[in-house]
Amino acid sequence: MHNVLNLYHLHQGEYTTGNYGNGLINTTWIITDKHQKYILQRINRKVFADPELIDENIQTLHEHLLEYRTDHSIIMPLVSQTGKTMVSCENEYYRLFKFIPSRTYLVATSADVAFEAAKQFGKFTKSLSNFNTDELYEPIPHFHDLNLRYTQFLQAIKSGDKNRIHKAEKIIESLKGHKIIVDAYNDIIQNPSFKKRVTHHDTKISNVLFDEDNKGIAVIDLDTTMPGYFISDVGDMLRTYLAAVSEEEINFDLIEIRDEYFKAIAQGYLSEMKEELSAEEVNAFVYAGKFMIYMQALRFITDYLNNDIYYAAKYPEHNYNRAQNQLRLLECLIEKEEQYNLLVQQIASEF
Ligand code: ADP
Ligand code: GN1
Ligand code: MG
Repeated sequence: MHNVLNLYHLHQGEYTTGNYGNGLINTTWIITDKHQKYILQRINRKVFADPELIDENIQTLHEHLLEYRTDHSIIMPLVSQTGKTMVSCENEYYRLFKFIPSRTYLVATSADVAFEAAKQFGKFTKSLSNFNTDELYEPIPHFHDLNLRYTQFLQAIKSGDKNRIHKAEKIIESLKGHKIIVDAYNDIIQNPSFKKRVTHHDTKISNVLFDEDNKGIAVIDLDTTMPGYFISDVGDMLRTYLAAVSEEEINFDLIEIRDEYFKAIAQGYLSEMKEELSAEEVNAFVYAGKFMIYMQALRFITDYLNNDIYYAAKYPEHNYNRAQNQLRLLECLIEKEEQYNLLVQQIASEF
């Protein structure tokens, strides 16, 4: 770490370091020297085969926003003394950001915060609406391809850990029972009314910086920003803001969907994106939640069956529990589907 910080003129003995953030993929530290704070990140090489693609994407988007002088900007990594916004050291990749004084949340603690976050993610995509998505790389190919995730799930049922497959029999059957969500995804990707846009792909609340009045400052964590469908971003917001507890909760009875948060997400996102979305896309707003929650359940159970090779697991049943949690959330959302479909139409008609 010291060798890396040296590349930014930060010298050992003149700063302190601490672990930071709650991400499951990259490693984040806070660095404090006598002048200011920084965020240092190491990119997970198992997940991002070519970290340079992340950096190139961010540069391309940044230049586009500058050229079109939108009121939107991206929080860019700092430039090292070698002129780079991503540096490599002993085969690992790092970048450094100026720490923006801000608030962040691990869970959505009020409907207002959910509204602001949804608005920020909507604004991000909208401000890049005239950007040609062919210019972006896919740092993780087929990241939110539900067909691929379902195939990986089926593969894990065949070749995964035998004991774990046995333990997970019930949840495996339940997840297979929701395959209709994959079929709907296949209709969407064939449907020209669904457009590929610049999509963040990780819209959890901890990826938004807020000011002291809880107004959104910016979205961060752009590693997975790539061409995608709006269902990825709206879906991950529904997945992570609707319940008062996170995917880590093991008391599944605590998983309940909060109507006012659903409303806030729809109002926040559509306040920016209503004009961008086709009527069919608006109709798929609730489906977006089912799509992402289902995909996350598949990803957690697949990883459990494969002996936790992707998601950091603190104990053997960790990914199994996360998958159960997501299945329960999916069932809660399905119960409210009709009611929420009507609500979305009503909210959309107000813009
Ligand atoms: P990951 O989720 O992959 O660990 P993030 O980029 O989301 O990484 O950063 C983790 C946390 O660090 C964020 O939730 C936020 O609290 C904080 N953070 C990241 N970048 C900044 C920044 N530039 N200024 C202030 N806080 C930041
Ligand atoms: C990972 O890094 P983090 O925790 O923000 C994952 C997301 C999952 C999420 C589940 C690159 O995101 O897709 O939704 O865990 N990111 C990657 O918590 O796989
Ligand atoms: Mg993050």
